[in-house]
Amino acid sequence: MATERPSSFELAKGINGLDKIVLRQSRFRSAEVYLYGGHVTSWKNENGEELLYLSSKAIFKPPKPIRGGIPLCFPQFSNLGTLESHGFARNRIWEVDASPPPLPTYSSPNAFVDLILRPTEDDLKTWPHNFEFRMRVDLGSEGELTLTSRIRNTSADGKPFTFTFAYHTYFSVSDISEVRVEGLETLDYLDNLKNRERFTEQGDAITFESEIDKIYLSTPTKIAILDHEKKRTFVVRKDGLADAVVWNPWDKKSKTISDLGDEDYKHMLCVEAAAVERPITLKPGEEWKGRLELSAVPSSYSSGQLDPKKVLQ
Ligand code: TA6
Repeated sequence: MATERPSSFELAKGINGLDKIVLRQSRFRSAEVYLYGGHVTSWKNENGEELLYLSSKAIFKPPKPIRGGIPLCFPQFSNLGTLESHGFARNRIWEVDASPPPLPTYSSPNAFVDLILRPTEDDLKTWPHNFEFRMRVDLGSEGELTLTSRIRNTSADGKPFTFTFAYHTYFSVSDISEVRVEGLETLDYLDNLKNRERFTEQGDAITFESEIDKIYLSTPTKIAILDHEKKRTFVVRKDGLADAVVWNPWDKKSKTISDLGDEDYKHMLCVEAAAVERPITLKPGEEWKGRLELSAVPSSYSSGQLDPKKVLQ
């Protein structure tokens, strides 16, 4: 197990003067996290290429959540409860956590930051549960990006609480119609476009030719997103997050989303490590951990032939 070392990050001013954290591993490998939302907005590879989609129309102004990057959905995914859609964590101001409980680091030398969110008085009126939500964002020496969330019930009232969760990751893709997702075939899913009715996915990799909004249930811990045109594969590894949501609004829905460009759907794909079907319940003093690791590797295929075994190794 890696030992705990001091973190290294820069605090800077982002769009509209909002505070952001910059993590660097080399001249070009970097990641950025806004304290607003605890929101990762950028992840760049060794060539300085952006790997996350961020809308050119994103509004960096509270209370509107940032469109793109990695919004955090907590304590509610989507409209599965009484709170605003996707909960409030994504539009609160987080703090840098100067003394987090130890957590092994995944990178060496270290480029990571620990953030923390606690409920405001107003939050407690709509969601009457005291919690500490700690998140470490770690940029590894090979460019991998790891987000580790630890959520603790700190209520003094002896009551448990229940939540749903997602890392709502927007990947940047060259052309959505050339993208395939491996690792979700033959699984059951709830279709958000059909009143969350349950279906079973066919045996083939998922490809995209129209709007999709599905919650795949109890998925493997690895999912691969193959971008044919870029010859790049994103590998998503997740722990503590049973489900995976796949979303692309396509043309019509995009036009109804004011902070998304009309044609942007062609260059984005959300694959979201999530806990939706079985909400998480924490008794006072209990903690839950959910980890997401993203890496971007050259696709191990040529002339359109995929080798999913290699990709998922
Ligand atoms: O994760 C998929 C989803 O819940 C979709 O139903 C879609 O609405 C999307 O998230 C975006 O939600 P937002 O509240 O960020 O506009």
